[in-house]
Amino acid sequence: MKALIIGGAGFVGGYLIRELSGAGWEVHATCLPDEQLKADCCAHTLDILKKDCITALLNDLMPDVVYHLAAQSSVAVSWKKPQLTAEINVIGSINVLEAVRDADKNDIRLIMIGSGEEYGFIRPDACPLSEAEPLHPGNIYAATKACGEMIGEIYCRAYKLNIVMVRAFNHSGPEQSPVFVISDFCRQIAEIEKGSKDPVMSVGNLSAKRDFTDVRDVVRAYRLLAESGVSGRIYNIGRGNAVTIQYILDTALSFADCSITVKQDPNRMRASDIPVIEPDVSRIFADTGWKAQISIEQTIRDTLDYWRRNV
Ligand code: A2R
Repeated sequence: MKALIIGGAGFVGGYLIRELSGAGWEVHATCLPDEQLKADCCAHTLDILKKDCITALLNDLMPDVVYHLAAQSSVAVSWKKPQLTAEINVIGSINVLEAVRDADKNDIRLIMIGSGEEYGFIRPDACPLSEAEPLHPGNIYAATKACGEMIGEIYCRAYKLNIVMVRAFNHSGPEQSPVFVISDFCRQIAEIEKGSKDPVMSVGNLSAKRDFTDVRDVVRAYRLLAESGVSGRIYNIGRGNAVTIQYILDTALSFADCSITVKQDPNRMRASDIPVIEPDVSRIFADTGWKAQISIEQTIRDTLDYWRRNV
């Protein structure tokens, strides 16, 4: 199998390159001119806002599978730069869809990566969230991801393109940006252990329950969906077992080799935190046999070890 990963320089991209290469695939990945891939494979420079360049690359490589990971993926940035977020996540996704539609090879499988954020303001009793649950995005990032996915469904139906769509819930692991909670807690512990920070951990809302999956499990799901996902279908990817942020904190602290006090930081509290977000993951299990294998404790331990080497 030959894969092209568009947007391969991000957090997930490096893991996906390693997953596919490890399975014996020929892997190509794109990055922006100022970026570098985090794993070995054939690298190409590509901006998804230049549609003709995507078509040219597809005709040059003739991949069996295209993973569309390129995105403005920060919720915080999406509030500050809504136009840019819509341009990359919506217009960029349309460019990828048009390029696949125009490509000389007509059976390319496109995997579009969306987000569990698309569900947004859910009904209190809606969990576990099935893929049929209505979407009520609560931020600009989520709205653009929902829009890209809807347009993907339209291309699939209208032009008979071979597209699998994904809603990935919280994923974490070594190398993730510390704007995400597991990485943030682990980095703070590593800094405290090193003596570069007072032994006080800043935290936000600890009662919210979220569903965390190790990034290495997530990219295995992405490979299996390319192999046996059903075209036109949307798949939740998650553990299907949400835990409180308090549990994440307690687990991370139990791995620390010094004593640390916890302090709630008002700046980290979000006004509209939804109490529980948990996906129903029975569809991906039924179609591919995938379920999360790496424990949340292992993810936290590995992320802490990563920060111990990198602070
Ligand atoms: O924003 P940057 O400079 O970090 O670059 C990101 C890149 N990207 C683009 N690539 C091509 N053309 C563009 N116009 C463009 N704008 C941004 O896509 C970054 O290198 C990559 C996305 O990686 P991350 O932001 O690290 O996302 P992550 O965690 O790898 O998630 C992959 C996918 C995204 O579609 C998320 O929305 C979804 O999974 O949850």
